[in-house]
Amino acid sequence: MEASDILIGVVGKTNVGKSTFFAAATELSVAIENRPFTTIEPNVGVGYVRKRCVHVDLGLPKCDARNSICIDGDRFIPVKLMDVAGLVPGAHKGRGLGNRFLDDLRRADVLILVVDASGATSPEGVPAEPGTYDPVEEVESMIREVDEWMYGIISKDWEKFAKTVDTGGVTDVAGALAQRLSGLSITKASVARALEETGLAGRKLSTWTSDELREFMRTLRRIAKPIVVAANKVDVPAAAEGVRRLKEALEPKGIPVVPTSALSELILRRAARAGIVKYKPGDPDFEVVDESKLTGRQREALELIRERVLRKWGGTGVQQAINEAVFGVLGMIAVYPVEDVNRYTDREGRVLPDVVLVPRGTTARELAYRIHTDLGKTFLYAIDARTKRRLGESYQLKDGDVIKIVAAAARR
Ligand SMILES: Nc1nc2c(ncn2[C@@H]2O[C@H](COP(=O)(O)OP(=O)(O)OP(=O)(O)O)[C@@H](O)[C@H]2O)c(=O)[nH]1
Ligand SMILES: [Mg+2]
Repeated sequence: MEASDILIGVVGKTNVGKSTFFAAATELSVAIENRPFTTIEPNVGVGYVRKRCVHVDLGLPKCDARNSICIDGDRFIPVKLMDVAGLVPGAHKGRGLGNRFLDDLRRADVLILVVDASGATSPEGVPAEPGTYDPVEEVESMIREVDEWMYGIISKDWEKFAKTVDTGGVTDVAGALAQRLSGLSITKASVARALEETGLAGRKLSTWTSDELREFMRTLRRIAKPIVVAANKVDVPAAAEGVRRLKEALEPKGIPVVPTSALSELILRRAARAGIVKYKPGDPDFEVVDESKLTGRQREALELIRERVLRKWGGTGVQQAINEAVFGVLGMIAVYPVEDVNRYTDREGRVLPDVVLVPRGTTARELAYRIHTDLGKTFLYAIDARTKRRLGESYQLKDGDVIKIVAAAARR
């Protein structure tokens, strides 16, 4: 099994730390050479969400993780990450190759918007004194670029499309709109929700004003490509004020703000990989394991990270931002399919080999389809491995469920 289908787009102004975030998030300090978790495309890599492994809850000494990695009871589950080139104001009009970069976002399910919370980067990416630029304005300007880009996609030949739908006897308007936006990774359910929220459901498309169309797309973007803000460079003291302002302005709007120091995370992960420190992504601290491998400057750098980032912010925030995107904003849960409900193993006797990320509300039968189309088609019932109870097809899975799917023998 591969990295889940979830794709996180790492976006933001130029020079704010997107590539550093991406490099940190896609580097894991355990041997994974023989796993298919390498770079998928030049700018797409595999990152991980972190979650307590269910083997711990079940009182098992260990698991045999196969589609993910279990480190001391923490399960690292792969998700895809895309490093998008920096956006400048006016990108949606093609400035700075903007449209090409924005088009990379078509397939993204959620965006991590990296901003320089220390306010030391100009809108064009030029470094300045900390506190010079307002990170809240930066977020607003980036969201505007993404929204305008999406508006540009839907508004192209809109009148013609609206007329076809209005006069063509189309009853499934949400479906027609979703189709028009196909390739943007937007579901019909999201379109229907945006129609409801904007009060445009039932209105003939040709009566929409351009402001209404804009508002519709803004709403749809919020639903279908939600944003987590990574308030980066918090190792710089001036960033504290930026983080405060960002939280104050964005959290009431439902946009989570996670303070991050991507550079610190990258340094820690590399030090862990080199065997210098013991550190798991997302940990609130690290431990030096081999003093002799450290130069004075390295020790100093690590102590600064401990002092200015870990003690102050509780972690580097990189892992927290990814978790927030997947578990918070996208509402994913983790379920463990097994064959043997007594030993929690697959057919080969591996303990809890796989974990699958699915949206909250996913049913047992939908999980079966996720694993294999045939399994979905021939689904009979599921079994909760903890209670050994039978579950019907419409049972809604819970986070941490360990599930066996029972299907009719496939006809040959
Ligand atoms: N102090 C500090 N510097 C950082 C942090 N993250 C990144 N940087 C620095 O910011 C600069 C830009 O980092 P990149 O990761 O290349 O930024 P980017 O957003 O990918 O830039 P473009 O690809 O040009 O748009 C580099 O000098 C990084 O070392 C951080 O958490 N703290
Ligand atoms: Mg970059």
